[in-house]
Formats: sequence, structure tokens, C-alpha cells
Amino acid sequence: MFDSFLRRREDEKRMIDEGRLPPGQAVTNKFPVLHYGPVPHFNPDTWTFRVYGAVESPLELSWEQFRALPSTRMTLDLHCVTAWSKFDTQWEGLAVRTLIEAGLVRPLPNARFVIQHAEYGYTTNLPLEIVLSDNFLLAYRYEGQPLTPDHGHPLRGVVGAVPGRADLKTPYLWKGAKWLRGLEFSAEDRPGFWERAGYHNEADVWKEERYG
Ligand SMILES: Nc1nc2c(c(=O)[nH]1)N[C@H]1C(S)=C(S)[C@@H](COP(=O)(O)O)O[C@H]1N2
Ligand SMILES: [Mo]
Repeated sequence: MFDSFLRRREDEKRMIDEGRLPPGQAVTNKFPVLHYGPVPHFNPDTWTFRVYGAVESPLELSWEQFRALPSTRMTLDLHCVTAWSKFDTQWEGLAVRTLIEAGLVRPLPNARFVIQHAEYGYTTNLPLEIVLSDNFLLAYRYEGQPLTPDHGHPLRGVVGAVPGRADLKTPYLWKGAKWLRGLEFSAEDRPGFWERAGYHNEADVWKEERYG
């Protein structure tokens, strides 16, 4: 107990020194679980991933097809709006850019936003620019293991900070939908579940944009 307290204090000091702790955040070495509603059951035979909206033609992939696409790894610092930050988390999954480079998704010129659609109607919205950047991933593995049900198995959006990449915008973690089932490209922005519940639409962790 006391050891983990000391370790957390040391980690926090190091992250402040390295300029990696955003205002109002505290370090956790745990991985808290936060969401609204129940944890869905995953059936690999019926699961689909859809990409639609402002794209040349809609795409639907089975779990097998999704997993056959080339994977990308990202190491991200996660910042939750409830004030915990978790550093150097390792993720593996599909980069949205890979879907575009493979020619599977062709965004229309007017596409500027992407709405993540998850089980039970949960949605969250991000600018296309963030979805295509080096700090957003459609993740199916965390720390070398498949996601646990609580953290979004089999697939979630995840967004975080990449140390040393001040050029990347970093939103709070709620901008990654657990139990993700599809992406809607859109010309117009459409605030999602937490955004409509009062969270900030942009959610920049460095500007402390927590509430709208
Ligand atoms: N489908 C779904 N995804 C969600 C949420 C949710 O309620 N439903 N909550 C978000 C919020 S508020 C946070 S902080 C993160 C938490 O992710 P974690 O439980 O893996 O820490 O998931 C986000 N993704
Ligand atoms: Mo959250």
C-alpha cells in the first residue's frame, strides 16, 4: 500500500518534470473502468464493423476481415476527464489511415468529422484530423493482451498523448468509444453521448476543456 503510494508520488513528479501531466490531473498506476450502461457480449460470428456517411462507398467488415488488416502499435498517455492520467500505455490495433491507404475507405472531400458508433447507441465525435493522426487507434490489444470486456472487448477507439509530439491535439479519454462497431464520416459535427451530457466538445487536455 505505502510502496504504491510512494511510487505514484515519484511517477507524478517525473511526469511534471517531463511536462507530461496536464493541468488538474493526477497519476494512477491502476486502470480504472468508466462507462455508462452494461458491458455487451461479443459474438465473433455476427459482429460487424461499418464505415459509412461521407465516404465514396460504405464498408462492412467481419471480425475476421478486420483482424486480417495490418496492425499498428501506439504508446499513449491517457487522460481521463475525471482527473486520472495513466502513462506509457501500449496499444495495438488498426489505424484509420490504414483503411484509407488500403483503398477500403475513401472519404469524400467534405468529410471533416468522424462519429464513433458503439454498442447500445453510444457515440462520440472527433475531427477527422485527429482520427487520422498518430494518437488515435481502433484498438483490439492492450499491453500485449486482447482487451478485457470492461475495457471494450473486442474493439475500442483510444486516444491519448504521444510524449514529444506537441503538434498532436490530445482529447480526454472519453473520445474513444469502447465496444466500437463503426465509424461515420460526416461533413457536420455531431456531439456524442457525453458531449450532449455537458462535456466539452473539443476536450483538449492541455486547455483543460472538461465541460462545455
Ligand atoms: N461505449 C462506451 N465507451 C466509452 C464510455 C461509455 O460510456 N460507453 N465512456 C467513456 C469514458 S467517459 C471514459 S473515461 C473511457 C474509459 O475507458 P476505460 O474504462 O477503459 O478506462 O471510456 C469511454 N468510452
Ligand atoms: Mo470519463
